[in-house]
Amino acid sequence: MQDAAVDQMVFNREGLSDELLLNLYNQLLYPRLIEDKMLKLLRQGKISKWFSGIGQEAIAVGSTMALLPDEMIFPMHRNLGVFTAREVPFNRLFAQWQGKYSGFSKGRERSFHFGTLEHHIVGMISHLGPQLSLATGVGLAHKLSGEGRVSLAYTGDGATSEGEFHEALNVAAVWQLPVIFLIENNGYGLSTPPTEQYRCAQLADRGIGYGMKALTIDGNNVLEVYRTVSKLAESMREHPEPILLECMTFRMRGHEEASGTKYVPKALMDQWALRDPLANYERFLMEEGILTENIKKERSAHWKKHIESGLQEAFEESDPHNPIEEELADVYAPFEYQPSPATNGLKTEKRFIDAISDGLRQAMEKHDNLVLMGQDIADYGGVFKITDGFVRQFGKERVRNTPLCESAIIGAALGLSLKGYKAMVEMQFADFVTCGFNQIINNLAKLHYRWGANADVVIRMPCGGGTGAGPFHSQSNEAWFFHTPGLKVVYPSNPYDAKGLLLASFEDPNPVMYFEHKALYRSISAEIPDEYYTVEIGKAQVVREGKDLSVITYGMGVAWAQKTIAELGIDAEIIDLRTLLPLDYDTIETSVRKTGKVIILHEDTLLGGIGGEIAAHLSEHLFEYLDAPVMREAALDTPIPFAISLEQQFLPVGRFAEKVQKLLRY
Ligand SMILES: Cc1ncc(C[n+]2csc(CCOP(=O)(O)OP(=O)(O)O)c2C)c(N)n1
Repeated sequence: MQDAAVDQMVFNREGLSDELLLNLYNQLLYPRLIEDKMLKLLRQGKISKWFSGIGQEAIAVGSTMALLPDEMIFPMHRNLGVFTAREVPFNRLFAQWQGKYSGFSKGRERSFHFGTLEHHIVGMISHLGPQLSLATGVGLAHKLSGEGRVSLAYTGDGATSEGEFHEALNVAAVWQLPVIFLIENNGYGLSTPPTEQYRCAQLADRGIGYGMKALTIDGNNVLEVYRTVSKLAESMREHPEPILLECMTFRMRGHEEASGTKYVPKALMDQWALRDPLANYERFLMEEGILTENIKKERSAHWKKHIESGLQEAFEESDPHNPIEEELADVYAPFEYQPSPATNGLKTEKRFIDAISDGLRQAMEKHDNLVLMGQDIADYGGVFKITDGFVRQFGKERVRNTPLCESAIIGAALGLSLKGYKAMVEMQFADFVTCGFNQIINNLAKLHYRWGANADVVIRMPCGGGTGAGPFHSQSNEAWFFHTPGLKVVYPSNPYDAKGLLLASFEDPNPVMYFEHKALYRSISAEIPDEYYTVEIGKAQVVREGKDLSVITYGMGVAWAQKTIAELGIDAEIIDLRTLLPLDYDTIETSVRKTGKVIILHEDTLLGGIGGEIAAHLSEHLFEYLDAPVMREAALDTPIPFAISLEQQFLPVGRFAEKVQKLLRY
């Protein structure tokens, strides 16, 4: 797989002007000189870490130069050539690597883990694989808009073993999206050789399994890379389809500089050294009479001077001291809520599920850039029928059945957002969100804080127990997300809020986890406005005023609390949180100041739940107002069991009245 061809590299210049050939040389030289300098700085202890792409530059440079400047690229840790070929200013690049404010992430991100939409580059997160799905989403945007553009994502050979690789390629193939998936096959994934990574002869062989064109080329030959990508992109712009392009190359240095290359056979290293992309191309250009010693010297001096001045600028900058306010403010993309009250007074009795469906339909009518994605949501209407009839009204392009791959679809939703779309992903059941967890926690949630882009994505989460559906179709798993800065988490308890919060979620440019309790779908109904209206995210509601104690709850807990309080005949105040993140502490505190006693009720398990956080907040900030300990009632700390008798015991509702009475007795 990784044997280097020993014959001389052959460069085919047919149809390429001298100017272009020289430009490619210039672009190959620049990242090499930057890297030479970085290795020196590393030895001098002036930088802390470096992932080298030396010997692999022809791939990043050749492919970037082959694309149009506004085509989105998703580079990895060895693709410096993408940034240099897109003319990202070097002083800012170096400031980024050094964690300075004037980089691209205000000092919050390391190395190449940032994006710059101005340059149409979206950098990786540390996790290998997710960027492939983002490129798929951008491909979908291109196809929907008919823009005639491609997106390109790089991956290493090692990362092709990640599930995301398979999911992203499959989605792009099923939807025939114009995405180039470029495998940089450099022989090792850290210390793991190909024989321990995959079984096929070439990674391009996998293309056949996805039903996509695939080819293997010499990744060290810049003209071959340039020519191949140019040709592919040209065709894909007109006839959208994905391509798997395997570029053979070799990692000439350690995984990162400190880790060395002891495990690499010397013969392999020697063979590949003969195939250095820059030296070979230089030789070819000299033979052609296009490059001269003078031009070489001039170019080299030019870049070195440029690099030195950029370095100096970045070194002179002090370490970032962002005020805490700025750190916190940047967690979310700015958004000013504009109330949209219903005004015409027309109302219809709607069940919880119909309110969600109504809200979703009106969101689709209002935002013509909104795309819905989920398993079986198109003609079938979703397993709960929330999108029943949507295909007829909005068409299959905007109401998309997806293959079974939560991660790639959530990643694709983010890709759509990067191109100015809004996206909704329906989890068939909230439990299955675990298969898309990484995209939510590490990509969607952190994006704005990391480098300023936003994830305009709503994830609908049909959740909750009480239906005897067992451990994997019943969880109320909001606490997993509550702990993650950058997400918004809403959890309505009634039809009015269900519609209004959903519509507000689509107005908000931030990622929103929208929890909808399945047992509420058909069990409650109310007269709600027919018109479009929103309920503000981040605002709790007092659903019953009282003075004996405060019940703080949400979702199904609201109905439980109302019933229990009525049965006990006490004068309790009930707060429906409606939004869990960000939490409305003002409403909570006002109530607790008034009653002096508080119990938090939630369907989710007790340990590490939202109740614990609220209890901690109250004991720290309202201690002097409390006449009793803050109490909690929640599900047992077990997985949710299947048998109805066990499930009822698991849920908190049966224990709630007793706990309330205990609190009252204080
Ligand atoms: C999901 C995930 N698992 C493990 C790692 C740790 N890791 C970083 S790079 C790397 C090797 C990657 O190999 P490959 O994809 O071939 O890319 P290369 O470094 O060779 O360019 C590993 C294991 C990671 N970043 N992400």
